[in-house]
Amino acid sequence: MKILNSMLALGLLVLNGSIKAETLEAGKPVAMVVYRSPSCECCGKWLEHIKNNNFTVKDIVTDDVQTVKDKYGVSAAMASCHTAIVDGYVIEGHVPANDIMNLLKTKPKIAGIAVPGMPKGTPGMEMGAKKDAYKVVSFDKENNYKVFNSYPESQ
Ligand SMILES: [Cu+2]
Repeated sequence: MKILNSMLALGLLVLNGSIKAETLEAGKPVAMVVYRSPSCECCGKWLEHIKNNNFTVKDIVTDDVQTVKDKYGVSAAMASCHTAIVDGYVIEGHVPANDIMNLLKTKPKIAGIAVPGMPKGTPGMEMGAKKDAYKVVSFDKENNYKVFNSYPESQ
């Protein structure tokens, strides 16, 4: 049992930050798993944005996204439509691809980043030129929140 436990611990240690900097610099595609509901249109549009920015997506369609959010520690304050996992990090909602790349490059000790709700003008939520001001928020397992990036409003 002891051996199994330490193997599990090792496995968890390499989960976060297992993508090497060289992989990112070489522009190789980054693997991501996305959980979304079949009826979610904006989720599909965000997927297109992600795929166009050098991510390969394992697309998991489920009627029960709440169970996924509970499993990965996405609180109600962070929640949006889809939940994605990349390199051990949780990506919640319409997070722009460049913020995810910055996350993978800087590898902070957090659980993930989120764009809570569904602000207009985020990738996949385009509605003409109008964009809401919105923030990308980082969160940890104790639900401490920090601003990871912010975007201004535009008309
Ligand atoms: Cu959405």
